[in-house]
Amino acid sequence: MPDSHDRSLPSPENTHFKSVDVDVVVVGAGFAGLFMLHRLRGLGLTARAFETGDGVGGTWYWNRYPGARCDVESMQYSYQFSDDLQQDWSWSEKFAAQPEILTYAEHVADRFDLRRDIQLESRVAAAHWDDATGIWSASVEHDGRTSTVTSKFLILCVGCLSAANRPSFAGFERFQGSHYHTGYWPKDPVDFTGLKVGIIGTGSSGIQTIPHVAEQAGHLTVFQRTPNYVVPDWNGPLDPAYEAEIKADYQDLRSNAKTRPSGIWVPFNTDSALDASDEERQRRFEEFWGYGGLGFMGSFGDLLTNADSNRLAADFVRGKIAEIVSDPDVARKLTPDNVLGCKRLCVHATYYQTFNRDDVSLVDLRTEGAIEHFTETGLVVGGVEYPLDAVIFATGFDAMTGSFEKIAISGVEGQTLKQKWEAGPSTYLGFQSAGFPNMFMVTGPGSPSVLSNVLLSIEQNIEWITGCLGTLLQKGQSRIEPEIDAEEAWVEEVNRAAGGSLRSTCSSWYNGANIPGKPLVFIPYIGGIPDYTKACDAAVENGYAGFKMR
Ligand code: N01
Repeated sequence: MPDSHDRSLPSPENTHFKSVDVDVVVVGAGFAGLFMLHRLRGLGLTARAFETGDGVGGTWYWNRYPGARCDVESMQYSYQFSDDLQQDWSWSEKFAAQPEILTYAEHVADRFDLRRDIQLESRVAAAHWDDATGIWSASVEHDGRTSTVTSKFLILCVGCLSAANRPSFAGFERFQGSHYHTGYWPKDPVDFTGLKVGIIGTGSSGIQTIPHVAEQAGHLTVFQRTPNYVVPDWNGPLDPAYEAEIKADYQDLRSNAKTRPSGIWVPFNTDSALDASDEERQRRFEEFWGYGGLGFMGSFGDLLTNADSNRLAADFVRGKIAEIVSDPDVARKLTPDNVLGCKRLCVHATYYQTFNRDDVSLVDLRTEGAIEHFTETGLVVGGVEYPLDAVIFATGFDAMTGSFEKIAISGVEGQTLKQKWEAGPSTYLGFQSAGFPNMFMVTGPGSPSVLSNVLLSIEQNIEWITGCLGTLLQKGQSRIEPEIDAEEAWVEEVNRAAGGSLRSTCSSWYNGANIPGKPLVFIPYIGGIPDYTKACDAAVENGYAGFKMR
């Protein structure tokens, strides 16, 4: 991505930034926080990033559960702002595992000398906007003390999936075994050898964890509430010829990816599954099953917009489950009955095979009853106690809003973000929310974020924010927030787009249904990368239309 913003800006020291500790407080040092710091330096602004963890990497720092792996190809799930970086870095596998992605984040922090502006083990607990002075005050918890850091801008790089959801189960405090959450996995490897392990949850994290823990545990019991569709990734070492071909013209791949709604360049057909003959449809599904990964959804163009087409693709995957799983009763329990890809499609090559092992059993919480309570030595479902030495919560996240709302953020007239978003998040283009001047969100609610190659979205968001701050400085202005009308119109657009997709038709973390009491609204923008980028660019071309700058 070119360095499009103007770097010949007035020095902030000479303008209006003297009264603050730093020009910008950045919250989080994951992929977004790292790149944001880099761009802020380019603008000549002082910035400090605060990170709860004791290392950089964000999502890839916390989600170190066994089997954690990205299901977007490594050659695409990587930064594109520096051609030297993308040429120098070599991925070992087609889909990188968590340790390698974390190493990559650490490399970026070192390569661009970012660590000197990052304070680790420091949690931003609250942030308060003072409308009279136009200053943000962040309360930072570090080493048992809380200090205040003032800034002109607050940029939240907190990630979309970083507020873990651990449902409360009756009697859990009595449980004597060990317990883990996939989203907060310990740094030291956990040894499950010979243990009776239970895992609750069969979303992407559970599905990746289950085959690995099954290899080690004495017995693994999977507590499944909703079965998910899992397609194989056919992962393997990265083909050096493929790598060389991409690196010969990386820009081509990057540009092509931006033409896709998902921001991921994979084979994609535009015709309807209903227009193909039975033979052609079967051939196409097999071909895309063989291609592997999320690209399966590209076998036909209408799988997420036409319920009949979706059913045909879902039937194909259901058939695969029946072929792979030897016990028909287990296969039946593992077979989803909802829309394919409505909950996020999961990716793993040997997930279903795992259930052919004698030392793995499946408890179907829909037919056998919900988890009633824990005991000292296990948990009870439908009156049956399952003895456990360890339990793994793969129960997901308070997605997209939880990571923002866990910081006590208050804006104009003391209104908190949590209060403003009580009926659902409200942003303009995902960047800002009216009443919270000078606060920016990276991959916020109302942006494509989780529905896209999130690294591409992070870069697009940060380039936009950088351009916006640069313009503000050039104009000698110090305050920006959205017009309420523009924000409301964008929320309407987010809802309109969601209404056109089958993805809004089931319970999922996309619409808050996984968290009791959370408002049921489709949170990310599903209109796709091209339309979203067009809307962001149009705002700029029209003089930051929809934003109040002064
Ligand atoms: O979380 P989830 P996740 N009793 O919310 C179950 C990304 N990611 O951490 O479906 C019993 O998807 C819940 O059941 P149900 C990716 O975007 C990417 O797995 O609500 N069960 C569900 O099965 C992904 O979508 C990668 O009925 C309970 C599970 O817990 C997102 O992160 C890898 C329960 C939660 O699944 C989140 O995935 C990993 C209860 N009370 C994650 N509460 C890759 O790139 C919840 N559940 C590959």
